[in-house]
Amino acid sequence: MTEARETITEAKAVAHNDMANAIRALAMDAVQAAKSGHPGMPMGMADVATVLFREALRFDAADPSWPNRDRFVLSAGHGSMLLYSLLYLTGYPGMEIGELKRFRQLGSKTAGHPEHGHAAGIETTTGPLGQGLANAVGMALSERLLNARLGDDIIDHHTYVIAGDGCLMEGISHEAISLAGHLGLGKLIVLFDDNGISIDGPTSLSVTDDQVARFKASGWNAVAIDGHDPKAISAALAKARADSSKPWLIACKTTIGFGAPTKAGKASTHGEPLGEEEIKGTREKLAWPHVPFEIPEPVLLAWRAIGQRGAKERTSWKLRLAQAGPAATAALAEPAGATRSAAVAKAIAAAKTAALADEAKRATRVWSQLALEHIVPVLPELIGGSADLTGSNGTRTKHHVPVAKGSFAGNYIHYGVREHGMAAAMNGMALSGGLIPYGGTFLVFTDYCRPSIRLSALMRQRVIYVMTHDSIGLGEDGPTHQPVEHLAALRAIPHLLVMRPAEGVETAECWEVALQHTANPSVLALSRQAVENLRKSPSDENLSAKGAYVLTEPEGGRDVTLIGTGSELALAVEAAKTLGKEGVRAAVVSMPSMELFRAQPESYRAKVLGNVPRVAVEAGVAQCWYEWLGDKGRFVGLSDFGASAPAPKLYAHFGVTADAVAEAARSLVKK
Ligand SMILES: Cc1ncc(C[n+]2csc(CCOP(=O)(O)OP(=O)(O)O)c2C)c(N)n1
Repeated sequence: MTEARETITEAKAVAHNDMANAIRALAMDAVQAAKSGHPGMPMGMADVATVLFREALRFDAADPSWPNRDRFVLSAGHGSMLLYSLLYLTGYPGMEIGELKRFRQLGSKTAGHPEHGHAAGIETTTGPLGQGLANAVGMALSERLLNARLGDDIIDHHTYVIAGDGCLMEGISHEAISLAGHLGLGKLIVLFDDNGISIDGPTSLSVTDDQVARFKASGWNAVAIDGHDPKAISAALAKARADSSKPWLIACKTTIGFGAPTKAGKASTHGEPLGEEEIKGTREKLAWPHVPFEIPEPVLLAWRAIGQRGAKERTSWKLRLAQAGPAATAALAEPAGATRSAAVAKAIAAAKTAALADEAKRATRVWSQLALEHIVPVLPELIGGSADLTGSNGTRTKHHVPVAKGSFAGNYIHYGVREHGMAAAMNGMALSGGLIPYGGTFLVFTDYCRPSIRLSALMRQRVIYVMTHDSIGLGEDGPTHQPVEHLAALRAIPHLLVMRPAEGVETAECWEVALQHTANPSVLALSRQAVENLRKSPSDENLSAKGAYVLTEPEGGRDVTLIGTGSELALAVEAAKTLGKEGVRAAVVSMPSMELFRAQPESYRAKVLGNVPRVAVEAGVAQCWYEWLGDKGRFVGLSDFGASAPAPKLYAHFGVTADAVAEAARSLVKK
């Protein structure tokens, strides 16, 4: 404690410029050493970042995952050296100077763009411009949700973002800004690096938006300041922190590559090393005589003191948490963790029992809603939502209460027609901790969420995408709304679980899988049209969790295996019956998830698929199916876009029928 107090005294003695120049030097030297990277942005935003960390950001480098820390998101992820410098200077565990020397090298913590999980303190993976800003909206929303549940003593923090021109030009920024303004997320503070430069040159080449007016129009407070004036930065941050009525934009006028004698203010500093000569000149101009990667002790100590600034607050927070009792601690621990597992298992069992007893034909989106009716009451950390398709997606249950500006005790988000913003916000919510977000839209619009779905998978976050209207089976809305290539495209994303349940029991099982996989996002692909329940006998085991299983096995051995997913599993069942009458013995395999099946032991996979010819049926493209069909297998599906017509007519028109499945099987068995 005494040591910390001493260093804090020293911190005050070190001039702002020296503190900021430490960032500039580390950034330019690391980029030079790596022979690649982006020095301009960190050099330009060093003043803003210094004031933010020195005065405003509540954090304790010794405990990077302290739940009530302020979040800092570097949305302009190409400026990663800004973040790495700050993590090193403030003393985050594991971020040694060697990591900065190994910037962008294999196995280092300092990847080209900040990768969540590579180093403590990287709140989210950024690089695809605009994503960080939209993640931050989810983090700020999470903060309000947890605040409403746990109170000011436990969760009450800010979320800060550094965003560049690029982030604000991206379409996703519109969705994110609009949603944050609508919900009045007043603890969100965006620092805009208004340097007027992007890769092609001055931003005037491509954009003339008045950002301050734009943010104000979306319900934000917005001010413009000189981003190199520490007093102005300090005053703006203080004002923004004091007024949480609306989110804040602080537009910081900066010079990209600040300090570089001939290149400052030019696009050439954006994404390439400055070069030895320019670096020499920068050292002179900034009066920074130190050799690369050397930070003079007083400056480093001052930065380290900043890293300890929050220690006292964290300690008293821990006491408050202990006083709040075990429920508060559990709420901030792993969502749906040990304390919930028995209740969730019971809820899933109840949903399965109800589905087994239900003789009605229902869409799997309805089965999903019915499963949620059981799950939601026992899982308060589950936060539902939809991008304006609540009724269609079946995402809202009778246990849901919508969230609104100033009213965050609810558990359902009306994201509006903002699919991309929804997906990115859900990433931010999952990253924040304590909550499990799920959100719905039509499967075809996974295209509108795809960059964020990819990041859910890259960051290994448990985000659940409820994607309904999953095939031509949606009918009359026509080919714009009918996914054809989407299942294949989603299955191509590593670590993403794509699950397409066929009926009621499977849908409940797939929800269980999605909740249990803490390090995977899931897509639940659900039908618009009603399907028959095909699982007739109760099973305590979650068969869908194996990815594929034998639904029906003919007596006396198999001649052929018919594989189906989702609404087309019923076609395989019907085809098997037809074939049976002809003396062809067909087994039916349900394959709700290729990823889960791939993870099974080889022996299980061999048993399920059988050493016989195979036919698969799915109302989508063939891609990825031949992994299961082999050279000799046949696929019954689509090879073109759909059409507008009633669903049964479309299935007949495109030849996705039980007859086609039976015919494909006959042709293989005959050979
Ligand atoms: C979605 C996306 N598109 C394109 C890029 C490639 N890119 C990286 S930085 C950048 C320009 C960003 O300009 P700005 O935000 O002004 O950054 P600055 O030049 O100030 O560093 C581009 C196009 C990207 N990273 N993400």
